[in-house]
Amino acid sequence: MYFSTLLVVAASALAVNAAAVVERGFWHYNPHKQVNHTVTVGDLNGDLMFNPPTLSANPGDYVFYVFKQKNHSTTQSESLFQPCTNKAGGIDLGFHPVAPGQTDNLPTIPVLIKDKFPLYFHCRQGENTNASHCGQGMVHIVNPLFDGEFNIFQQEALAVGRQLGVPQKH
Ligand SMILES: *[C@@H]1O[C@H](CO)[C@@H](O)[C@H](O)[C@H]1NC(C)=O
Ligand SMILES: *[C@@H]1O[C@H](CO)[C@@H](O)[C@H](O)[C@H]1NC(C)=O
Ligand SMILES: *[C@@H]1O[C@H](CO)[C@@H](O)[C@H](O)[C@H]1NC(C)=O
Ligand SMILES: [Cu+2]
Repeated sequence: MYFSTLLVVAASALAVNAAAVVERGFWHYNPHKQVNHTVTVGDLNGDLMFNPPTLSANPGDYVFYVFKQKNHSTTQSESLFQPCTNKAGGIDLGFHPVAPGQTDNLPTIPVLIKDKFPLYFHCRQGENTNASHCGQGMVHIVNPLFDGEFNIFQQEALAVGRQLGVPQKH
């Protein structure tokens, strides 16, 4: 009884997968549905943050970075422990100034996700100065390795900020 039910379930799962293979072409078969994610860089209030701070994406997904108020970048970091160092040859979406109050036609740039390895990002505005956005905790991870990794990454960024003499919030 159970066994035959299982057979029916298994057979229909196979049929669905087979249909997906036919539809997409065998060599392009990917069990994940392609998803476009959106991350805002800064916000209307001028906060120094990426929202969401972390997300999980699959190969073939895009992350669309939408730039808001101030003048931020989205720049790949050297590593978890060097959050405010720009990775040589890494992803860098450049600076995108957005005027106070602007809510339409925000600069939006897609990044294609190629694998499940973590991508560490920061904003390099004010880099190596006491106005560093990274040094004020403006960091972001795509595909973090574990819960709590963002917190470690952000603490590392704030430590860089202290070294640079970023005014501390109390
Ligand atoms: C995601 O964005 C890409 C690039 O703009 C587009 O080709 C694709 O159709 C979008 N996918 C979905 C599921 O909307
Ligand atoms: C945005 O920031 C970059 C880097 O600090 C700077 O070169 C550029 O002039 C700024 N743009 C505006 C419009 O403030
Ligand atoms: C930040 O650096 C500038 C000069 O680069 C200096 O004038 C300013 O006093 C510094 N601010 C703080 C809070 O240290
Ligand atoms: Cu910034």
